[in-house]
Amino acid sequence: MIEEIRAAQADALVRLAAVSTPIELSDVIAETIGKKGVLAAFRNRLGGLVSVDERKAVGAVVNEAIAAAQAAADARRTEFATAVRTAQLAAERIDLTEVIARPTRGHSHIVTQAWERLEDVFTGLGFQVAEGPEVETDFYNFEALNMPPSHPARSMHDTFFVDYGTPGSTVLRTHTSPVQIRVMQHWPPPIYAIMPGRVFRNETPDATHLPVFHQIEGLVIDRHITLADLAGTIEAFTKAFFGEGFSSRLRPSFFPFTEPSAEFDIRRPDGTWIELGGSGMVHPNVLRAGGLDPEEWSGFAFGFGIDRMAKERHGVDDIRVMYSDDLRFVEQF
Ligand code: FA5
Repeated sequence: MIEEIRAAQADALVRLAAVSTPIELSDVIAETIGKKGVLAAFRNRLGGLVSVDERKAVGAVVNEAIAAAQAAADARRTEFATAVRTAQLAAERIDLTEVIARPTRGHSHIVTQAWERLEDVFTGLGFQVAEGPEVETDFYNFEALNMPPSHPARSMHDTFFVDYGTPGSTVLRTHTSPVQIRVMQHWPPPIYAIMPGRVFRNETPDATHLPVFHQIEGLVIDRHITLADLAGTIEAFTKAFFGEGFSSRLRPSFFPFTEPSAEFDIRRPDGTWIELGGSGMVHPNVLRAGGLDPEEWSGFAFGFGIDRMAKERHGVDDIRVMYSDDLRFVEQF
């Protein structure tokens, strides 16, 4: 019988070594060391042995055989569990080598840098900084800016409407100009303010357009302000921001909220021009909407794109790249 047990043990070990799935393993365990398995069956046969010594000796061999098979089964089970875990780790692996290999300290985004520099330059020129809400009412975004309902200039702004209140009454602001009205309503003149912020237009992104971008608004309200003050301020800003080799020009244009209106361009030292934004003398209707008497106060306003400025300043070809998560781009600035 001992021969038989040894043979059954050897067979069990061969079968356990040969299984290739956890299910096969369970089957072989049941058929060998399980209650109804081949090795367990030897225990039942011990009763048939006459001498006690023989029973002890054969019983010990059966136990050894079962223990050996059990140890082999446990080893195989651990092996399968390790394989499953290894496969899972491989599947969920995230390669962090690039990040780890880089300095851990980050820096401001190229647009944030431009925003902060603009604030520095304008506060240096005596301006205060104001901010307004990104979700605006039709009144502040359009009507108070001399664009009553159905004014044709509204169609120049591809507006995102917010589902709030009367349909069409709430918008994501399409420019920073509504903050002009809020400042006029809250700050007693004279006013020398800049208003940077995020704006939204329902436009398809391309190399120079984003649906979410940033503008900086300027507003000056005082007595006897003229177009010459506007031109002088733009020129002072240009030199302070871009450098002494740069200059500016105003070009006639149209905005409903300024009269007269002008686009302003910046001349690079190499003689080429960058279009920067819009400007003009604040329209009397806008002064009135802001609660000011146009007979007593006059002023100018300007607004330009911060992202476009960062793009021009750093010679970025496509404005969309500035919002990609490509570290090779981000780390250049
Ligand atoms: C305006 O938004 C006026 N509110 C500017 C203004 C203020 C005029 C005060 C007069 C007085 P405009 O739509 O042209 O104007 O936009 C101004 C600047 O924002 C543009 O010159 C450009 O630099 C930037 N800009 C406009 N649309 C986009 C866009 N989709 N993506 C990135 N920048 C844009």
